[in-house]
This record gives sequence, structure tokens and C-alpha cells, in this order.
Amino acid sequence: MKDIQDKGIMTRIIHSGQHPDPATGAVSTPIYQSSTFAFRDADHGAACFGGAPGYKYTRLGNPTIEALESNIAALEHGCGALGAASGMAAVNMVYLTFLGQGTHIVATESLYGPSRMILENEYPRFGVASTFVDSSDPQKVADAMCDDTKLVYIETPANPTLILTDIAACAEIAHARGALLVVDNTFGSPYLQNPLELGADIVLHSMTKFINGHTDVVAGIVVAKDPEVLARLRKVHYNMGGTMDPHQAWLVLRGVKSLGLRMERAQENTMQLAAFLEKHPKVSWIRYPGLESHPQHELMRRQMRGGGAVFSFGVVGGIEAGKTVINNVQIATLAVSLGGIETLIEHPASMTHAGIPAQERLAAHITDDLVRVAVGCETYADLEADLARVLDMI
Ligand code: LCS
Repeated sequence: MKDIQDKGIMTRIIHSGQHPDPATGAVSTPIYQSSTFAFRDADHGAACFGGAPGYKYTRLGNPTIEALESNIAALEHGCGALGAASGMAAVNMVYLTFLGQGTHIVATESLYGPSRMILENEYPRFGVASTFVDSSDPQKVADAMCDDTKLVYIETPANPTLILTDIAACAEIAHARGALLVVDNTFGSPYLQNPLELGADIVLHSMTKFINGHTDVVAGIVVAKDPEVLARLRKVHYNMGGTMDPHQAWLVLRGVKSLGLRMERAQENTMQLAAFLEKHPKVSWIRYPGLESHPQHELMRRQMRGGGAVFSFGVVGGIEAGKTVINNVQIATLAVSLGGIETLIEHPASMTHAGIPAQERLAAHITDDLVRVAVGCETYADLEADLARVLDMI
């Protein structure tokens, strides 16, 4: 394994956890598409199941999946990572490992819809209580803590509001009460934000988004800072069954190699587009952490290396005018998801966050007029012309 932890981020993205295949010298990690692995003899099999190094069964470890896990663990400065079948499998891995009868979680109010909905609709069956707070105010997180709180779970930047949470402040609050801090870093990606470096204990990603970046895979990952936390997660994950598939891992490995290049380009497009829309007379508001007008722009500069490639905005005329925008764009595609090479536009209140009751959605600043844009890597002038044309239709 190359020793590259002190190298630049582009180098680390491309090389971390990667090595020529020991059997063939293949430079691209081969897809070890096998569900099981032969043992040399009975003693070897028993030793592997007893904890000796060696592959046993793909749900319990696979070289292709491990190459991806090593890569993301290194990029997030963690001790190890666990690949998951989807972002939601990653979220559930964390909830299932640390929550149970009589426990409590404090979470950001504006979470990706299902991350919040399962806490509200499913986990109460297992005796888990949840409190959702405006985590952009750390005092509200502190006030929600109780003796049973095991997890503080934040999403920053949050989907779809682009509201930020101070990671270092939440780490202090969680640790003072013996809880772990979990950060969903999907919107930042390891290129822009490293929560474990700021005091978080666990970071997770929907790799469906920026890490894979090509809109062709659904996948997730959990990274832990501490080996004990990783061991607890692994024990639950391997037996709950939400593991990755080797081919899926290989696609994400191919995608992540260009994370830095894609992020730079998409972020540059986003910055220009946000600046253009901010001055547009048909735009009633815009929220993008890269703009100085974002109320937490200073926090963005403190804990991120850029504002990312997603923004939300409202147009004069509300939801009906918003529909004119999303129905008539030609370069952007009307679809949920984000973090791909192409620009996507969607309406969270009726799509990604429709499962959250209207009153709670509004309290979390997910207003009915909010249109979310995930900016891709197209030629900037085409993106601007596309939005300018549809805004003129209002
Ligand atoms: N966390 C965040 C912040 C997300 O945005 C998503 C998916 C997930 C977790 C779950 O990941 P998945 O299981 O889909 O890989 N967000 C979506 C969105 O905004 N539109 O479509 C999916």
C-alpha cells in the first residue's frame, strides 16, 4: 500500500487504498464477482472464521468492496469504512447499531425525507424516541439532549434547505453527554468537508451522489473514527444484510477517481449560476452556502472547502411559477437525486420530502415554493441560458 496520507487531495482520491491486483498486476481493481471463497483446508476455514485474515463470504468481506472502503476511509480520515447497498442502508446501519429500547436521538429537522421518516414511522416500534431540531443553532441541539440520547445526527449542508450545522460545536455537545456525533456528509463529499477531523465520530454518505457521480449506481458507506465504533457497526451490518455487491463497488471505485475534477467544475458552475439568479428579478430568494448572502457563509468557510454544487431557490409567483421552471428546462433534467455529472432539478415538497407531514416540512424550512437544483458539469453558458429562458416565461 502506498503511503500517501500526507499528499494532496487529488492524489489521495486516486490512490488511497488502491494497489495493483496481487494475483495479476491489474492496475484497475478487478471485480471479484464471487459470493464465496475457497479455503485451503478445514483448519484454514476455521481460522478465517476465527478472525484470521482471509475472505470467507462476500457479505462478510470482498476485495473489490474493501478497495472502495479503504479509499473512502482514507479520504475521510477514518479508521475504516463499511460499504452499504444504498445510502439508506448506511443510515439504517448507524441507527440499528446505536439505537434501541429506551434510547433517544437528536437530529437535524431538515434531513433527507426517508432519514427522518424512518425515525418517525418505524423506529418507535423498537422503543426509540427522536427529537428534530433546527441544528443550525447548537443551543437547540444542547437543549434537546437527555440522559437517553445516544446519537446526535446531523446533515450539513442539509437536504434540501442548504442550512448548515456547526460540526465542531455539535461534537462538543454530544460528547459532553456521552453520545456519538454522526454526520451525513453526502452534500459536502469528502472533497469539501471532513467531519471526523472536526470531532464527529461517524460520517456517512449516499455514494449514489457525488462520490459515484455518474447517476448509474445506488450505494452508501459509513466511516468510523474509532476501531471500537467500527467493530460495533460491522457486527450489525454483516448480519443485517445491507451489504454492497462487488460490481456496484467497482462502479463507485471508477466514479470516485474523478470526484475532485467533477466537484471543482460543478462547484464553479453553481457559484456562477447562484450569482446570476441572486440578481434575477423573477427569483424571490436563493440559498447557496457559497454566496456571501447565505446566513452561514462564514461557517461554510470554517468547516468546508467550498459551497458545493446544490442550491435551492424560490421564484416570484410561488409554486405555480416554480412548476413553469421545472416543466420547461431543457438542459437540466426534472429528476430527483443529485451529485451526478448532469444538472437535475426537482420540487422537494412534492417529491423527495413529500413523506414528511406538511406542517413539519414547513417548520423545517422546506417551503412549497422551494425548487432544488443539483448542478452538473455542463458548459456554464448553456445552464444559464436554460434558466434565463424559463424564468422569462413566468
Ligand atoms: N442522505 C442524503 C443527504 C440523501 O440526499 C440521500 C438520498 C440519502 C441519504 C439516501 O441515499 P440513497 O439510499 O438514495 O442512496 N437523496 C436523494 C435525493 O435528494 N433525491 O433522490 C435521493
